[in-house]
Amino acid sequence: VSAARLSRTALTQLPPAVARPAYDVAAVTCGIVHLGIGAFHRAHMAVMTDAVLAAGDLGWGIIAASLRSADTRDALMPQDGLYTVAVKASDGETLQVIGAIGDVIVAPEKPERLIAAMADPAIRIVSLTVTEKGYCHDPVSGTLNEAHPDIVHDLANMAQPRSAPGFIVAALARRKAAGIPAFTVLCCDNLPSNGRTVKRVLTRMAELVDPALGEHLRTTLACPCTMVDRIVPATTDDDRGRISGVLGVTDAWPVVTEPFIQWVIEDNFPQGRPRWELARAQFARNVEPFEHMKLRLLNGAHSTLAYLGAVAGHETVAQASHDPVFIALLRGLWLEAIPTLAQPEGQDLAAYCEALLVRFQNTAIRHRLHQIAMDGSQKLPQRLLGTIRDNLAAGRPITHLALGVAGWMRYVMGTNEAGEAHALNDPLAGRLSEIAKDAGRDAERLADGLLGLEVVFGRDLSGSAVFRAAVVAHLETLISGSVQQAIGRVSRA
Ligand code: CS2
Repeated sequence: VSAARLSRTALTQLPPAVARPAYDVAAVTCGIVHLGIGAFHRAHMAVMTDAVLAAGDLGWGIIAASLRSADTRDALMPQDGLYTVAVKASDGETLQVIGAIGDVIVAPEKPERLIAAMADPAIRIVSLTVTEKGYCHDPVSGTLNEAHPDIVHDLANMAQPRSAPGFIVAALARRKAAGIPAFTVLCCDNLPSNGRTVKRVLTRMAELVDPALGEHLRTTLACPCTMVDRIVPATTDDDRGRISGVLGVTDAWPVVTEPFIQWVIEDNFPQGRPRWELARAQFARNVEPFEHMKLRLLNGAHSTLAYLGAVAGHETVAQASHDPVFIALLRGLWLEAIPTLAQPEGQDLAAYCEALLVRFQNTAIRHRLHQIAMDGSQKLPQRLLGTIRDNLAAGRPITHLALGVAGWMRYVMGTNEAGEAHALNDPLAGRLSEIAKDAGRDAERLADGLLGLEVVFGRDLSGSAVFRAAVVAHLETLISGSVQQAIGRVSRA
């Protein structure tokens, strides 16, 4: 691999098979600020936005911000913001260099720089991929967690915020004072009714800063709901080496993804928007049925595979999804979840699930189960617990869904079946480990300790005897037997 970096000047020397910006990257101006420049954004919204730029709308470049580390800026800015997206199907890989990222701001270094960028009248959209926990909300009620340390900090330091809601509210306050209309806030995270959730969180935060600002946001802020979907595992050093080898120049941080991409967006952008429909995005009047379908079928299955698969000793989604025991589990889970869903326009739910299985089985994608297992306390409510709630209310079975929850509890014990330890990566990790330590190998104590977390389960599920009985039975098998036995029990039933 050559020592030269990917850059604007290197574009002309790339091998012909590598796709590259079909527009003058230097002529792009930015109309979007994006918070949370992770691999997902770079393989999803940035790719679709790149297609809009290629169609000639050069005003929609992206200023991306990282709310935590400088890593992405340090990797991308020496290469003029350019990076490669490697699309991996089972039978090969195609490479495309993306030019949509105009700048990267590291928020903790200069919070003022990010607020000023967001307050610029040229910015018409602020989008986010900051993960579930980045909204500082209570996942059960979907309201701002006013006791969250970052929110407490930001309310006392609105000129130097730390949280995504803090930055957005600070910038909207500045726009209001200057008579600049609010940008549209586009949440691209896996939250239910994500636009409505983010509007609730932002309006409350604004109200705490200044009641008039709260009222201003309540009446003028547009937060369209979106369903986003593309499987994007963390980039590895192997990926970096291989991709740089093909390019002939070093790309310090390419992203790797599957061929599938889906983005369904509610068309509510008072300040205008890119023509993302040119890039296969769908605009729909009602996005929530799509969000529910995706959260409950894809992400619910992902989390279930992650916990049970990791405990059973599998490493990746593809590995677990080729194991017949896990295939039976997935099919059973989907059968339980489908009756809770409204039919999204133009989607066939059974076909959607079969396509999911094929996506999960893509062996070219090494999606580590431990990566998906992260932040379970923030993910379970919308991925499994809402489905369980709906089925309990309708008197339908919850067997497979409850096994997913028991799998999380077994995972929280911190070891797999071979006795190998794994770290718990979760905002509640401290509390979870304490509960697991107190419970030892006692399934009832572990279940009761974890079910007592009303911030995860809500008062209703924390107190449900039917749910508890289902979880405890699974957990007993998982602790004294094995994942295989626990799945065997439900597959036979
Ligand atoms: C995964 C998601 O890490 C996770 O929790 O379930 O990132 C998933 O890959 C995406 O939502 C797919 O669109």
